[in-house]
Amino acid sequence: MKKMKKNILNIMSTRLGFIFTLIVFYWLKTMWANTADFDLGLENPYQLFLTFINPIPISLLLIGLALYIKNTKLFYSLTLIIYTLINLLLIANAIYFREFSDFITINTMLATSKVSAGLGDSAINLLRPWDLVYLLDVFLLIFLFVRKHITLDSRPFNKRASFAVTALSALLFSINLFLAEIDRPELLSRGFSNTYVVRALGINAFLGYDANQTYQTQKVRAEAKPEEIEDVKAYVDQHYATPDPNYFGIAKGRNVIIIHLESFQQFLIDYKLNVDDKEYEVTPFINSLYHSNQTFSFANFFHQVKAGKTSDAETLMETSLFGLNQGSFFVQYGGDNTQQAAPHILAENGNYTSAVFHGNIATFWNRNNVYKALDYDYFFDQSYMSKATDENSFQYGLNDKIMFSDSIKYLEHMQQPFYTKFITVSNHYPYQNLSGDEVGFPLAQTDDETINGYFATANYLDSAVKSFFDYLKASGLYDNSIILLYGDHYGISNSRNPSLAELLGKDSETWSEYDNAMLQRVPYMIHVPGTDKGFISETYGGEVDNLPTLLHLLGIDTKQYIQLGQDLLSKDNSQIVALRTSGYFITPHYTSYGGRLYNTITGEEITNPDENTSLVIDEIRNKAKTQLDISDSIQTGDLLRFYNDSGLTRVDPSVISYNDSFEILRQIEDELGDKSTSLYNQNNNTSTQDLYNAPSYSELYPDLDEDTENDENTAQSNTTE
Ligand code: GP9
Ligand code: MN
Repeated sequence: MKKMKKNILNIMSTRLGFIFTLIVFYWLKTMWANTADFDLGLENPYQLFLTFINPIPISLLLIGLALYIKNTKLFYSLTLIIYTLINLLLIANAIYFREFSDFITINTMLATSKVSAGLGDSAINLLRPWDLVYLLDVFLLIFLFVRKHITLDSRPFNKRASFAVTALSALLFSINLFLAEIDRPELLSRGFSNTYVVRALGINAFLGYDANQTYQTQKVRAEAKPEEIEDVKAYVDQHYATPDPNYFGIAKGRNVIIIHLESFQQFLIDYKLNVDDKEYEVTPFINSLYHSNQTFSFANFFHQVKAGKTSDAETLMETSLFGLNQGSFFVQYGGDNTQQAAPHILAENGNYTSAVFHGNIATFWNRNNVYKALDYDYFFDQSYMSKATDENSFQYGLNDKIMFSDSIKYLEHMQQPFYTKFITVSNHYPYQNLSGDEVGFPLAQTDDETINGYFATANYLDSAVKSFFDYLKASGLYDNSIILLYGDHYGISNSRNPSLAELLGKDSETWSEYDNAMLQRVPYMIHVPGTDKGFISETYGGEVDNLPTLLHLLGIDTKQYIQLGQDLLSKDNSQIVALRTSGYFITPHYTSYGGRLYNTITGEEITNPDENTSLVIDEIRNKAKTQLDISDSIQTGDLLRFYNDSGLTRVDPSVISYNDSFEILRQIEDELGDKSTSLYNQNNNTSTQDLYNAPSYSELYPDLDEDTENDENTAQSNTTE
């Protein structure tokens, strides 16, 4: 035993041994931080394994740099400086996480005043007694050196050996990156969430990754000139579609409730799945809304996103600007750019209170930062809802019925009018996550599991939406609200579409880019209780058109705002839908998709357009391209910071905090007293929670015959992907 101790101390007294010792300390402290402070949302043992290995490569690389130094004192000083820096980063992150549930980025470092403002009274409050663990290594090292248990090694490392250490760390990092990509393809290119990157690669690599991202975006932003907003304004003025007085203001002053239908495609509307010669209507409730004369429904509404998926759909819907051609706008710019989003416009034109409800972690898609920049007052993420278990959730968050149910506690305390968004997730790829009583809706019978499960999860979403509507009606919120529903993007990707063909009455052999293009339709419905003006509009439009359409219904003219979409209820709509890939567009007559051109009505390919047609198509192509180019210039140049004619004040994200939201809601009710307009106060200070009932599939269809229930052909539970 004694000998072993001596051996260890001898090793620690060599240069390499000393460095390994520090790496072991650092590793232990990272493990402590992962357990005590960070919530990495680990979903499986593989991710846990990644967190075990990821502190090593970069710390070896960085501390190992000191090996190139010959001078003894200099070597030890540099080693300790680098060691101290990575430790400070670790500890600062641990403390920061307690308040923000997120990791420190370059921007947070640059805007320290913003951070300290966000920290509230004092950062000292965030310290915990067990933070001493983070200093144990310091005490130990001092002790070992002072008592001369370890001594300085004066033998320099040769260049070759030092290089070997650097090369080894690079190799280890590559392996780490490779393993991380297996767990989450496109981890860095799509940048889903800071948590995901830290979980896979560690905080040092995360900071490097973030530094690179920040550098790229800052460069373009710094070069943007104030005059550029003039071109944008000229485009917006000329593109503006005048509202139809028949609809303008018909929902003035009402609450706005937005239901984000995850991965929901238009073809599901009215679709009946045929299994064993029986027909099953997939989304009966949403279908009834679609056909109601209280709903403005759109038959030709397209999603306009690329890799930013949900997050870019949110950008399009709430700012009337596009996401990015690469990656996600939320992740790269959304937290920092000046924006004029729906919650902000409504706060300043009608005194709306705003909130997002979502059963996933707050950092996903950088929402915790972006929502502040959009001026959302509250963000109720998973941490405000039921604890996620294998039964009630999957990797993207809580099941929709739970999410709606858990939202009511907060919704009922919000001051009216409110603008709220409910982001569902259950109908998300891989469409296999239903369990228990929710299993029962038949699976489709194609050779593709993903397609087979899609109808069952869509059916679950439909009944979740119905339950929520039932609640709205029972609680009385329904009558003074409007409910907007939209599908964010496709659920079945183009590569799978040939397997879907038969279910749509088509032939997989002749499946074309035209068919792919038509499947990019998603639902867009604005349900206005009490009106009879609703109808199914054939107007062609996309997500970018939502904001002006919605604001005009609420009686807010959008003329002075920088919005690139057009009111879809206006008579002078241009009906050119630019998809996010430049050169892809859809109009009532022409469809350009996958490098081919089609007649939108007949689906026939146009291979040799005559001169006249060519001219028309070029003009459309240019218009679509201009819309995207203008959007890109605004987003990458942060041009709205130069725009002063909107009449809006600037959002100050640093004064918004998403901690203690429930207490804040209650406090506002107390302060307002009789003037409070919350549902809870209107309901004689009693909760409306009991009015929400979400029967499961088997409760809704108790007489499902035994065969179907036990059949292989029903949605199975599978929460692992
Ligand atoms: C997760 C959810 C999914 O929070 O919004 O995003 P997506 O994968 O569809 O972009
Ligand atoms: Mn999505």
